[in-house]
Amino acid sequence: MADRPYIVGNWKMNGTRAMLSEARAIDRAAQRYMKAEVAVAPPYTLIHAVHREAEQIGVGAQDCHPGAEGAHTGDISATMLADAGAKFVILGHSERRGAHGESNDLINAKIESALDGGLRIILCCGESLDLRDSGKAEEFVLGQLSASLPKIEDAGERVTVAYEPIWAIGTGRTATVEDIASMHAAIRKLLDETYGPEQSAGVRILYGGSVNPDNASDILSTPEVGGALVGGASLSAESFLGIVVAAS
Ligand code: G2H
Repeated sequence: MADRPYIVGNWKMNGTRAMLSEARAIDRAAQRYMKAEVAVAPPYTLIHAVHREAEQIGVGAQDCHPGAEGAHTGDISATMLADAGAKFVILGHSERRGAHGESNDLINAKIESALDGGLRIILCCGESLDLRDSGKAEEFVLGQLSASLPKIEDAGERVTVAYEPIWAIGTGRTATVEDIASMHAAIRKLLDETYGPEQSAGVRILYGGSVNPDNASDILSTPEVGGALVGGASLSAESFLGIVVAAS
């Protein structure tokens, strides 16, 4: 599994049922580019419908509640997501850490719940521009991961990390390949120390932040980049498949 690049579309708060035709197009085309493992994370409202369309691609969610059930108006549990067809959940995205004030403690509770509910996780990390400019990017990112990497035996099967520098998200600005290579190497070292080399080898480190069909090939051929978490460019089958092709 870890030998294949993993290309994940994070639709964020985009998409009505009209987007199902894009999902269908991605799914049908993905059959031709099986070198990459392809998945999408639609909004909650479309997870089940995309799951029903998808024969080749994986379907996941963008968040979950830390509890399994109960009086939590408006929330969705990992068990519900799995029941709707989700196979993974993105946790710790900077848009949730920022706009929803999510702490490492809350993210850790969500991780535990997701794993208990049978979901794989994509754990996001990434620094602000201030931290990058002050030379503290690596220390900060490794701190985020150290606080949240779950202590499980089969991390290679169930954990993916996504490095997404906040200043490169949706801005059209991407990190240089040198920035990416250096951060991914530091993350790999932490994964080796945390899980041992065998399990670490199964944990893919995705890059995210304004990935598009034009820059995907350079990013995906950077050492230790195991795929991409794609936002804006995942919203049309044409641009998303351009990235999938670059990974194939
Ligand atoms: C980063 C990324 C997807 P975009 O948030 O997670 O979005 O590709 O639009 O920068």
